[in-house]
Amino acid sequence: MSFSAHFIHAEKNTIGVADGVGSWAKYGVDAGEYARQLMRTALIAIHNQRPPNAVVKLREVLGEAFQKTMASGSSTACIVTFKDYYLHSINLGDSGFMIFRKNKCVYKSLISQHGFNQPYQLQWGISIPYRPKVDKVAVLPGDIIVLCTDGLLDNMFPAEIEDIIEKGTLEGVNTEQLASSIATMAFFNSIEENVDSPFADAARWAGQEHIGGKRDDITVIVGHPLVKNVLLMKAQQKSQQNPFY
Ligand SMILES: [Mn+2]
Repeated sequence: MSFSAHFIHAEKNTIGVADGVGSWAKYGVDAGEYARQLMRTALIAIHNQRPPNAVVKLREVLGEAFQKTMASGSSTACIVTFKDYYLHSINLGDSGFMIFRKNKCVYKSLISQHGFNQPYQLQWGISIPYRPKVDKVAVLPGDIIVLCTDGLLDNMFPAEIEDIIEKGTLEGVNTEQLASSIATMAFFNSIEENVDSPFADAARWAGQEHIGGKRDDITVIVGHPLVKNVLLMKAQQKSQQNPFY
């Protein structure tokens, strides 16, 4: 059982991830239910948006999903939509996305958090501490978009992802294989006890001690804009509950 959830709306070139906060399990709450409902209601909101060929209005979508999700628990969320060679995004918490161009990371979204390892979250009936803005960044055909939960961001430096993308590009792999390779490497880093990790770096900055990776669910969606203004997308999820996946 994974705490994170995602959706892919291929027709509207829109993808999203949500990461349920695991500590709810202590209170007998299914920590993934809030995230799953949030992504389900976001998908419906996107599907119902009129006119159908307009750019997906991410603030409205996330706002509607937030209003309609009444499960116990809380979650981060990041949704991105591709239209006319721009990637529009909305991000609350510590999930995020990166854009790779010619095997180099050229853009990385910002996270929003109260403090180290305390991301902003959506929770029913609780007002969020800030209003997330929609960001807009240009993308080119051939770019690779990686949307993910903190399970990836905490366990892989962009340079490690660059290496996988470079190797994958040489071998002509598709988005599905790329998502799988990235998630697998993040998984192995997460259970390593001696590697340097972005999470360990962030801990150090916060004056805390942490060595090695960070065990967490890992969700990765890889998108690849084509010349026809279409985003090809595939997702990969790795749950820490089953180390043998
Ligand atoms: Mn997480």
